[in-house]
Amino acid sequence: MKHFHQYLLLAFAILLLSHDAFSRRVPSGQKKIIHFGFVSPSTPEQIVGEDLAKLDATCPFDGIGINPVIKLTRDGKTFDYHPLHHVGSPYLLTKEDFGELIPMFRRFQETRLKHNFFVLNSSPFNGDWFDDDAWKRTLNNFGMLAWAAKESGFAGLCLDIEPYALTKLPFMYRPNLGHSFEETARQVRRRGKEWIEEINRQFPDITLFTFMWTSQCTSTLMAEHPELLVNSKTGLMIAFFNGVYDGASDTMTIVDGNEGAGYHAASEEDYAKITGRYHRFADSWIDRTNHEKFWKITSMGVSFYLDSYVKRDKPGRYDLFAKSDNPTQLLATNVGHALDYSDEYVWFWCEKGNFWPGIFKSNYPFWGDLLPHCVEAIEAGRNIRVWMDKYASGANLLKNGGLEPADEGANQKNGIVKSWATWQAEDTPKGTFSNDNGRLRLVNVTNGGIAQAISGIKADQQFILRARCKNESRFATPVLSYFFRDNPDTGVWGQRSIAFTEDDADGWKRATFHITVPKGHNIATINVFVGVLGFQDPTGMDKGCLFDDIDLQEVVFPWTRK
Ligand SMILES: [Ca+2]
Repeated sequence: MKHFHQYLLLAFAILLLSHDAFSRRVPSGQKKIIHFGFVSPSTPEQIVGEDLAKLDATCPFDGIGINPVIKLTRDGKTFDYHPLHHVGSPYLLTKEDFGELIPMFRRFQETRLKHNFFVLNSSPFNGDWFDDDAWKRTLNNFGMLAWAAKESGFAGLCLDIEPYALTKLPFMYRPNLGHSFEETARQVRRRGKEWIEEINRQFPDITLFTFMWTSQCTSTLMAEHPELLVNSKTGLMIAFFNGVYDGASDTMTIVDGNEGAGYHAASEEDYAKITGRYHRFADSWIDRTNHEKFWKITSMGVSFYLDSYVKRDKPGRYDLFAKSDNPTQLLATNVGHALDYSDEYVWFWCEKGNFWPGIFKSNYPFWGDLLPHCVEAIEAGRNIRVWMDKYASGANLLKNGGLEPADEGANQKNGIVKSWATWQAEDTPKGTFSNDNGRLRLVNVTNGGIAQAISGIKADQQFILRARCKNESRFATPVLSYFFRDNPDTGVWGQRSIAFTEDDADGWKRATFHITVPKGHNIATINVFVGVLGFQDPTGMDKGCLFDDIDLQEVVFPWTRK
């Protein structure tokens, strides 16, 4: 019995642990979409004097990545310092160096861009991890940038760890420096710990955003053989990741942006794969002693490469334009999936376009001209139900949605309401259908209702389906349902039912479906059903359920209009 209790406690502890493990997952309404890319205001001149309300008008984002340019004055000379480009820089940043920048970046809090990041790369690291002087500069400068991010009201820093040549590849192992790989890896792990401790010291609870992090491990082979990376450009990165998790506070957040995978994604299945791979492999390179912290503080991001939705002369590896006859709709759909699957952040890499034309300096055209309606499409993806309501066509595709009675003399079995078929299951007790002044009343029905089919349906079409119900029975649960039939008629697809939960006047309730016709099944027909499930009232006094106003409207967004 004692053992049994121990098992119970263990099971409970595991439950608590697994709950805790998802603490970086935020509710859908709190998820954020961040802009990174070629257009990034970097200097005070680019913002000072601007009416910041204009920033919100043409962008659908919650934050922006900023590539900071810092004016340094050293030895009587003033010059621009770009942390992304100054490999081996001898300068130690100070708080005073950020004097002009912080008030400017703070002003972003007046706009919708509230979750902002300074974008940095590996340039401030040094390829010789044993060089103490270089390391002091690295720590100091990252620390000052973290401090400046905090003072600017930013969410944190973004470390783009991709091995660009311009960074001089600090995470590449260099045997010529005289240390074995193992010795160097131990040193890098110590440095990684010191690095994140300094960042946490300057900015407690910082969000460290990365475009790619441990999600670079994407296979069993890579998971089981990290030594395969030793002689690559990123040979020391695993040691660095481990140092970061040795030192990270368990209240900070590390966002793994999952970069490459999201750039290809074109369906919900693709986002499910990205998520599955992340949860299978992302902790593989991390010391087991840090797994609990890893899952507690690491947040799975989902990426977009917006240029891939635009027709380009040389599309390269990422070409979502070619995967859809309506790239704007694909974008809206993908944003919805990306937000569903991300833990907190969805991010866009945007190259040859500008969301802030006339405000942020850039030679690139407005994204809304490159990809028509893309600003609205991103907003729609974020809140698809609201947008579907807004763009419902207004025309009811169902015949007699008002449930008027059948014509005089019509067959009552199939004509309680004109144009609707009635149905009751054969294996449970049957009740009665009647038309009550243009409303359907079902009494003592245990499994039955009325149905209507609409043909000519195509994949990707979107609909809103609504109905009203007044439940005067204690034994019946009214439902609104739909399903699809394919062509040729081989089966029923995607059947869904919901209860009536939305309040309406006079004791009536409403139910609403937002429907996107799935791909891949040759869907031709949508069948709409209202009815009840339940039991017969043993007293025989049941008043049943009333239904009315069944409405199926196509949703036509500005970007889907023919
Ligand atoms: Ca009616």
